Parts: sequence; structure tokens; C-alpha cells
Amino acid sequence: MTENLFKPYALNNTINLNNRILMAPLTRCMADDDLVPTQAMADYYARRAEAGLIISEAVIIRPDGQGYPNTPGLFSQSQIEGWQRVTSAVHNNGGKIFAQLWHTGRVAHPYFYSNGDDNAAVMAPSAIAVEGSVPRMRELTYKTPKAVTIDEINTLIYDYAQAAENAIAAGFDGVEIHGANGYLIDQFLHHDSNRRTDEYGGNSENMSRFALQVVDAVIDRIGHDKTALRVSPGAYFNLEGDNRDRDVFDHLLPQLEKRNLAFLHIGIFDDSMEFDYLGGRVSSYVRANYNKTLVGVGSYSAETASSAIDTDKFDLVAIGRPFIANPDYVAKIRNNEPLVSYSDEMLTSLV
Ligand code: FNR
Ligand code: 8K6
Repeated sequence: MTENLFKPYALNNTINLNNRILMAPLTRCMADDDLVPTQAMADYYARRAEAGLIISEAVIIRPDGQGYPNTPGLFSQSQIEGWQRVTSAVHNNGGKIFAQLWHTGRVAHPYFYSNGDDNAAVMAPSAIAVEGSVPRMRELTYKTPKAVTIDEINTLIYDYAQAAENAIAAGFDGVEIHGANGYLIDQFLHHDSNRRTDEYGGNSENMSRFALQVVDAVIDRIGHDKTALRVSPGAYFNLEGDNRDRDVFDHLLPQLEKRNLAFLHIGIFDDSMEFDYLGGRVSSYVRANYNKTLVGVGSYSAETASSAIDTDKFDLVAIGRPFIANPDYVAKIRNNEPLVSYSDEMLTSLV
């Protein structure tokens, strides 16, 4: 009973998806030491080309966006060329792929980009550190970031747009701006991490400004039909939620709707989580406030996703961990074959 997942879907006049199953963005930390995608990564993505759309693992837009080891970039010529190998391999297998554009903000660690300079800054809306340390590199505790200046904000916006242009040069079909999961853009959207008193903080309109400026700069560079965004109205990772966050997203979502994005994608690990300040699930909240293409995600099986699409909870589903465990996820669902279960040990190799 998952036939509806196999109905084609037109994102807009230029991008048609063969089915409604997206591969969720999944950081794998397998780029080489220059943050260039490898042949093994090209093979990994090519094996998953039957997805209606692959969203790449998060790709850093510039060196100080890095918060995890060996995450690929899109700011050097060799990175663009590495991604060309990936996008060609996916296209040769009949697939489509968007790049997810990422800056980790206060979750960045200078260990990755400082070249030994102890004063290398961590960029964030406000000088409030996130507690804890880098996953799998626990000796790297998070530093107190620098509250970015207006000039630095303008440069960041420019760098997102440049990375989007680089993504198109690398053969991607479009980009998903990573505005979710407690990273830089999301840090502007939540009161926990944004205490600014200038035009980027203090009220919903100001707190939405950076996200919208990045979206507009990317649209300007590559077009709205190739631009998507991921958001986490429910804070659950790298951030604490605040009841006032609701107003920020109440303001942001209708503004986004006017941009005619390729799609809006929710960032969450489990969509059965409920948030008091959103009145329930994130997907229900976003659906009620945003009337264009919505991608649901978060611990869905093909069956639960099919029924959510059937009852109009969202239009497309992104599948994460099951796609790590099953490169042929789409074929298995179509043929009603059993899936291999995901386990965290699978993260150590690229199958
Ligand atoms: C993720 N997720 C994630 N999200 C994102 O926006 N960018 C990323 O690079 C990553 N990386 C990542 C790595 C790993 C190992 C996991 C498990 C998850 C979140 C992911 O896209 C998705 O939202 C969740 O995995 C929930 O979907 P599933 O796995 O329940 O289908
Ligand atoms: C985006 C980079 C992420 C790198 C590794 C992610 C590994 C995720 C493992 C799954 C468990 C995540 C749980 C986090 C959410 C907490 C929910 C309350």
C-alpha cells in the first residue's frame, strides 16, 4: 500500500521527480583532507539514484563553517570538480541531486580551520556557546562564538550565494539551504541563540531577516526553481526551544511561501515529537502555515510516509537512516522486499 510514493511529482516547471521518496541529507565525514568528495562518495550516491531526489550530505560554504571532520566543501575548484564526479554518476543512473549548503555557526570548531591560530573566531548571531563537544571528537569542546558584525553577515550571505553558484557549476540540479538542526541560520531563528539588539534580533521580523536574505541571495543567483530550504521550528538539536520561537516561524513561513521555493523541508529526527509552543508536531504546524510543497521527514517507514502523504500531511518524504542501510531502498519498497535495519556502526563505511 505504498503506490502513492511512486507517483511522479513536479516541483515546478523545470524539475520533475520520478517518485516522492527523497534521500535525506546525511553527513558521512568521508571527504578527503581538502574536503573534496571522493570516488567512493560518487559510487555511494550513484547507488541511490533511484530516489526521486537525493539531497547531498551537508556541504560547508566556507572553512569556518566546519564543525565535523572531513565534511565536504563547495568553496574551492577541486571541491567543485569532486562534486562533478558525484553529480555525473547520479545523472548517469537517471537520478537528480541537490546540494545541501551548510554553515554550522557556533557548532563550528577552529580545530578544523584555524591552521593553529588560537584566535580563529567561531561565527554566530550572539556570543553564546553551545554546551558539549564535537561528536566522535569529544576532546574538542565548543568555544564561545563571536557575535557577527553586519559586515560579516553580508559576507556570509554572499558566501551562501557563491556556494549555490558553485553547486550549479558542479552539476547539481539545485540546492537546499540548511536552515535547520541548530546550525547558523537556525541560530538566528531561535531566542536561545539569538540575543541581538540590532536589525537581526529582538523580534520575529528581525530574527527572520538573515534566513530570508540568504534565501533571496541564493534565488537571485540560481533561481527560485532550484532553491529549497530546510527549517526546524521545533528546536531539538544544538539549541533549546523557547515559547517565543513560535512567533518567529509564524512570521517566516508566509514570507517563504512568497518565494516560490522548489520545496520546504522539515529538519527533525522523529516527527512524532510534539512541541508545546507549536501546538503539536512540527509537520502539522508547518502544513498549517505554509501552502506550497512540503517535505516531511523523521523516523518514517514507507508505509507511514505513504499514509501521511495520502492524508495530505506533506507532499514528499525524505528517508535518512534506512537509505544508509539500504542503497536500493526504492527498489526494495517497490518490490515489497524486506529492508536491512539501520545501525550506527554502518556510519564507519560508505556502502
Ligand atoms: C543526519 N541528518 C542530517 N540532516 C541535515 O540536514 N544535514 C545533514 O548533513 C545530516 N546528517 C545526518 C547524518 C546522520 C548519520 C543522521 C542519522 C542524520 C538528519 C537526517 O537528514 C534526517 O532528518 C534524520 O535522519 C531523520 O530521518 P530518518 O533517518 O528517521 O529517516
Ligand atoms: C549533521 C551532522 C550530524 C553528524 C552526525 C549525526 C549523527 C546522528 C545520530 C542519530 C541520533 C541523533 C539524535 C539527535 C536528536 C536528539 C533528539 C532529542
